[in-house]
Amino acid sequence: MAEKFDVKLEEGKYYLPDASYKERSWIGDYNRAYQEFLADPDGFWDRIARDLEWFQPWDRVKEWNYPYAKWFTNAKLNITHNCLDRHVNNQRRNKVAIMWRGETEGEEEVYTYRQLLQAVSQFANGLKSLGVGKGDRVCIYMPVVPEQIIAMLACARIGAVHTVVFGGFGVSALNQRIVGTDAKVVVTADFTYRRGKAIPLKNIVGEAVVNAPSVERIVVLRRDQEKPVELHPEMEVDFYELMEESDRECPAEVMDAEDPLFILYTSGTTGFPKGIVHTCGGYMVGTYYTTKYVFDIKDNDVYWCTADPGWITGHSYGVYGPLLNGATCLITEVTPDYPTNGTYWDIIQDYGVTIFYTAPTAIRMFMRVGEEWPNRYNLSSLRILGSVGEPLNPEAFEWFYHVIGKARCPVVDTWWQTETGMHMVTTMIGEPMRPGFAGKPIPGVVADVVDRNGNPVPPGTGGFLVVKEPWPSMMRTVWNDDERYRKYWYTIPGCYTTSDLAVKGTDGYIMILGRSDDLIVVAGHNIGTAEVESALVSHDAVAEAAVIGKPDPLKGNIIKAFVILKNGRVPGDKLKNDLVYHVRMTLGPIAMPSEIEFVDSLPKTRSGKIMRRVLKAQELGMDPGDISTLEE
Ligand code: 6R9
Repeated sequence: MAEKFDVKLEEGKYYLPDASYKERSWIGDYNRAYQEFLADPDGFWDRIARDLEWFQPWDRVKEWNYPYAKWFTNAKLNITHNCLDRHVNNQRRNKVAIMWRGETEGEEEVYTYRQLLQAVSQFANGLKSLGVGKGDRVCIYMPVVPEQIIAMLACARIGAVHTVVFGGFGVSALNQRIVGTDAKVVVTADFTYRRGKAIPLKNIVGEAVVNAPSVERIVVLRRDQEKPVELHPEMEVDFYELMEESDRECPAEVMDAEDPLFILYTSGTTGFPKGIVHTCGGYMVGTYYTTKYVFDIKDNDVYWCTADPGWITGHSYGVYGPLLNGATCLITEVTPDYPTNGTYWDIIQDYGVTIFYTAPTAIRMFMRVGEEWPNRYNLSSLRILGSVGEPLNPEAFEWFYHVIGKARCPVVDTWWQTETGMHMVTTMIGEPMRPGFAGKPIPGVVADVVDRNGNPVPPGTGGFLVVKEPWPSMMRTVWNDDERYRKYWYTIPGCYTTSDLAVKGTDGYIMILGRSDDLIVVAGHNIGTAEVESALVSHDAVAEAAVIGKPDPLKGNIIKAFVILKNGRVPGDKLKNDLVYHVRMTLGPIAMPSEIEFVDSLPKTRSGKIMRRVLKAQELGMDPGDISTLEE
């Protein structure tokens, strides 16, 4: 593919954050940092890795044996030593590590680093007493509560491999993941609370383990103390009873840098979910580095990543990255629209959140309900805003930047994947921000936009986003399916294929156009779904949009758009015509939708990504394929 996109690349505007951001940032000058990395890539990562504590240093920073990489060879470490002991031993002992806020006001819990280390050690000993050891898999199917993080870290403490399954998944998705990893133990809770309703997680586990012979024990966190759920005497054990019977000290298992840390199934907007495998050493260095430099995290920050630890964002930037940096992290079970549309803003005001990391799907939801909600709260504690998961279209960027950040806070639109483990492309703090563009590869990452043969395409030309050099937190394999791993590196010669389409400006800024499987070919032109959706959302009546290609005998495909209107806007033919005209003016005639349908909701993955493949299957009366990740 080497097709001219009708993106009006050079008309973009930039926002420059106040100079004090750059002056005080860890990164300093982006260009200089990037050049330093290029001059000596291994030296760059070596320096970062030395910030952390290792039981034994590495022989070599990396060993690259295409397409397999080893990082920090023969080094020994434990990630929880760096998340916990390192802080407890070095002046952060009584610093708050985790603040948890439940659904009802006043319902909260706080753990200092000392308390967290103790809880993790106790639970780790508990897992050991159930026969869990190094290399065993443990499935964690829990709500967002501190015990979820305690369970993850306890696994890492003893070298067990965790597979966290998002609490919103149902029986068959959970069963697939338990069976797929041969999990020995499942850690769950009686209930998760969502919008005032109690969802019985334990019952779902009960059904999911019926055909899962590997499972020996189930650990249950019983949140409802008044009517505690009954436990099966042989199979099930209470979370706190298990802890209380165990010792408060648990030495961290000595792990090799290349030992697996966790398996996480991808959100899967396309095809069947894959079990992505991450390892101890490289993942630790990658998430430590990016949390520090991309969010520019400092000791007095109050950091809030809204992602559930059931997703990679929750793993890397809800748990490991911030704890490696000794940060104070907020976690919460609340949904942004319950009990009111002001819940998130209330939390930011209440806890004095300084770094707020969320997803475009949430931002567009906030835009839809209107700025009167955030405007009721004092958001002046905010310092840095972040976005992840889907393209942050210019409209949403502007809203986030102005309405939430008051034109004061840098917005970091971070592009990365479950497979990459860490941020890869973004605009580093202090650099000019360009709405609609994620930014540039961060120091440490060599990424580009190329054609099918791996040759860079000129600015303004669409192509495939690829990574050209290994990086520490890259996935090492796909669990039980190395063939699928190899495909990532063999699709485009010499490159890691991301399956995302992108276009670069003459300034080197990268705009993500959407997944390549979401590409629509209209009359021989390649059109990225994200571009058309972004154009639609820039119309003031539109809250959210998804577009698909519909086979057409004449043009190959035509574009059909599904549109959610903002509150109070009335659907009708007049508006349809306006929207078509609007896209025409924004992107040109080739990208004009031929059909528009007004809808109330869009099919999304549970992590908030639009599943265009489901829309398309519905439209064409086809089988949508695997829909285990589809939201109800
Ligand atoms: C972290 C995460 C990965 C896919 C990725 C891309 C999309 C993520 C994005 C973005 C545009 C961004 N994506 N961040 N697209 N701009 N800032 O979401 O991981 O669930 O594996 O999804 O998400 O399409 O390829 P994962």
